Amino acid sequence: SGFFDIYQNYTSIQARLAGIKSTTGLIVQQDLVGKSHEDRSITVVHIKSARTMPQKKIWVSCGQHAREWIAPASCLYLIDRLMSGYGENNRITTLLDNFEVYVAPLINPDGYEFSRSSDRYWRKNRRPNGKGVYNDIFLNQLLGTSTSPTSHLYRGPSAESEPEVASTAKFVRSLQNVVAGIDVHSYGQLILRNYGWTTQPCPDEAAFKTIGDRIARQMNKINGEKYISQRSGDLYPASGAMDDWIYYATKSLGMTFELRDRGYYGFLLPPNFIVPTGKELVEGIITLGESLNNIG
Ligand code: 0X9
Ligand code: ZN
Repeated sequence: SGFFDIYQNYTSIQARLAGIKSTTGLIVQQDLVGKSHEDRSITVVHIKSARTMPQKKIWVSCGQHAREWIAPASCLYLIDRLMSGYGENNRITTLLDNFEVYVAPLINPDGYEFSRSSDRYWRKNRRPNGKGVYNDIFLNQLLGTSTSPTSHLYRGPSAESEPEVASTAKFVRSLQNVVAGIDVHSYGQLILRNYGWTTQPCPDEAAFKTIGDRIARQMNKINGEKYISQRSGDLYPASGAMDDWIYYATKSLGMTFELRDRGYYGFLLPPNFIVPTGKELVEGIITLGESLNNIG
């Protein structure tokens, strides 16, 4: 069976990433973001044109929540399509002539493997604290999180307390000229924009709404699946997520994409959805680039 016919394990994903080579016109490099608590690699793929010096950067991370298997699968599809599309597809060529794209397909590898082997609905990383296991955390959390270590929504002891989060945050902070950061999750078919920690709009609401609405509309066109564009905080206010951290750390647009589906299979989305969902993500990232170009 093909790579995108099943949900691959960590080892297969790493082997796939290790096999990626630059192609004509495209410089594709892998970087180690850091190591997980259980010493797995967190890898990022950096894709940029060899013809132009784009410099403006789009960050895409996936798989923060262990049980959301469609996120890493779709991000691997995104890497594949950006590479095959450069020089062949006008919109992908334009995207990569204008932006360097960083894709980190699996930022919580320990949790992902635990979800595969032991507890399908596991959400957090795997660093024990004696009573339970810590959650992801990008900012000091106030709303929509839990102080109970056994909760799926456990906020951890402090911002960037977890090795997976600390190394991801450090890596993104080291990048110059980040113009947007997309954190890919499931499920719900939602295009969420800042803020997420409050129901209040952020100062860039007008521009961000235009971008989010356009992304949702374009993603809908791929397979006829409805995507809804809204503020993160209007779904439910929750702090400590990547989207708001991107907004504050890089002073740019932070989004959470909730991929398929809308609840029928939920986290248990069958693998035949990988390719159609991957195509929707590709469209979302292309449209993000087109929207960012329009607003300059
Ligand atoms: O609750 C979350 O962390 C995300 N939903 S999920 O079902 N994938 O867990 C949504 C995060 C949206 N962003 C913020 N609330 N800041
Ligand atoms: Zn999630």
